Parts: sequence; C-alpha cells; structure tokens
Amino acid sequence: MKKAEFTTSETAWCPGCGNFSILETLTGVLNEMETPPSQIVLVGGIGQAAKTNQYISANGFSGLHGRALPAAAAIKIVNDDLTVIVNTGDGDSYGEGGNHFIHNIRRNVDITHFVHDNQIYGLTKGQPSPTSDPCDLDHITDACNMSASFNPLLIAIATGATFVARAFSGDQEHLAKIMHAAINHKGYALVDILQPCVSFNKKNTFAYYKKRVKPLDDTYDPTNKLAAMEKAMEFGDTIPIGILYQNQLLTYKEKRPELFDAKPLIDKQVQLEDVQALIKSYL
Ligand SMILES: Cc1ncc(C[n+]2csc(CCOP(=O)(O)OP(=O)(O)O)c2C)c(N)n1
Ligand code: SF4
Ligand SMILES: [Mg+2]
Repeated sequence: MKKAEFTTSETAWCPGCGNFSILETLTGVLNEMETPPSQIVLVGGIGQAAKTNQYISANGFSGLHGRALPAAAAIKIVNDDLTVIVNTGDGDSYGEGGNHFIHNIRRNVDITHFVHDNQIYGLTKGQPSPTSDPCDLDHITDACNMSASFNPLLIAIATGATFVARAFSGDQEHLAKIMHAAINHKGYALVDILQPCVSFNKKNTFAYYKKRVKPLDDTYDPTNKLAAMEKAMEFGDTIPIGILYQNQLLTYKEKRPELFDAKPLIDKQVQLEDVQALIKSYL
C-alpha cells in the first residue's frame, strides 16, 4: 500500500496552511500501519481541519459542527474491528463539541482524536476559539480570548483520559511517532496538534511555535498524573510536546457485557420468518 493510495483530491486549504503537514504525516502513518483503507473510518465535524478526512481515501463520516466524537464512538462500539480516527478543529472539539469532549473522555471508547489546534476559528475567518490566547487588554486583536482560555490537555487528564499528547505540525517526525502511539493506544487518545493558520492567526505562527515547542525528554514519566497536569499547564515561552499522560483502563466496550458480542447490522444473521413475524405484528 503506497502513500498515494490514501491521498485523494486537491485540497481547499490556503497555501502554507499547517494542515498540509498533518495530512501528509497521517497518510504516511496509515501507510506504515498497513491497515487497509476499508478498515479505517475517519470522522470529523465542520471546519478546515475537518476537511482532512475528505482528502484521505478511506471511509469517512462528516458530522454536524461539534458532533464528531459521538459519531466516532458509535461507529467504534458496533464495529470493533475498525480503526476510528477523528480529525477536527479546536473550535469543533472544544467549543461547539465541548460537552461531547468531556463525556466521551469519561466513556473511554477506543478511538483516536487528532485536534488540529490553530487557536482560532479558521473556516469562518478568524474568530477566537476556546484555545485562543488570552487578550492583552492594551492591545486587543480579533483573535484573542476575552473569556478565560480553555486548556484541553489539563481538562482531558482531569476527566480521566488515558492518552493525552501534544504535537506540532512543523515537526513531522515527532508528530508521526505520536500519531502511531495514539492509534495503537487502547482507549480514547487525544493529540492536540499545534497547526498554524497562516491566513488568520498572525500571533501563533510557525516561527512562534518553533521557538517555543520542546519535546519531553526521556526522563519524563507519562504515568505520573499530577506531574502530567503540571506539564499541561505549561503553555508560554516553553510549550512541551510529546505524550504528557498515558495509562491503561478498561474501555467502554470492556465494561459493558451487553456489548461484548455487539456487531454491525450487516454482520447479523436475519431469519426471514422473524422479519415477517415482526411486520405482521404491526398490521
Ligand atoms: C452549529 C454551527 N455553528 C457555527 C457554524 C459555523 N462554523 C463553521 S466552521 C466554524 C469554525 C470551525 O473552527 P475549528 O473547529 O477550529 O476549525 P478550523 O476551521 O479552525 O480548522 C464555525 C463557527 C456551523 N457550521 N454550525
Ligand atoms: S484559513 Fe487558516 S486553517 Fe483555514 S486553510 Fe487557510 S491557513 Fe489553513
Ligand atoms: Mg481552529
């Protein structure tokens, strides 16, 4: 399976957008995994990041704005053999989908969530998203947060996520490693990927992140929850990237005996007599 086989049409992104390297890295990772496209489902909501799924030749589902996670969870729960990956934006994941974000973490469904975090609403031309930096009251710009900024990694760890990582679209080698680890993790895995929006976010640029991102070193222990929460709060002159927290807990399906044998409708044996009896009961 070649990388090109996963790549489809031309994109509608601006030249230089951080989404390009995420798309390229992900197609490379899918290729290395050697999972056939028929066994992969890419799910998104609405936005520039959510378009990623339309540029990869595998199964896809586009949900409503903010509704990628419930769709992905449902797909995985009844199709355990499939690899389910969500690609969507910071606004979609943490704003419109904030409630789903929290409660799907609690469920620990075995899905991977790549958030293309450009700290802005890109598709709608640059309004602040939950992760936009706080406003400097002496210099208010369009894309800063008058409300408190949302810390997705801290919230994910506090809510019980079993894999929480940050990566940068400008460091593809590191991103690929994190993507592999996230997809291989059993349970919900969140990777917040810093993804510069070159058209509307004039603050959090490639140069801005390049200066600040710092991979976690080998002495870092990702199983220490309190240390991970402390690390998640570092977002300033230094922005740590890597797996901040990893743990193993039972997944949603493993906790629900009634789902042990769940399978998609297409795999269920249906007896014609049963269907006829059912229809008759409504007559
Ligand atoms: C319910 C609803 N509210 C608002 C919109 C308008 N809308 C479309 S995309 C978008 C922002 C998406 O931002 P983000 O998820 O960060 O993705 P990006 O475009 O930055 O990649 C908004 C507000 C919508 N389509 N549906
Ligand atoms: S508006 Fe921003 S996020 Fe959207 S395609 Fe252009 S550079 Fe990328
Ligand atoms: Mg965004």
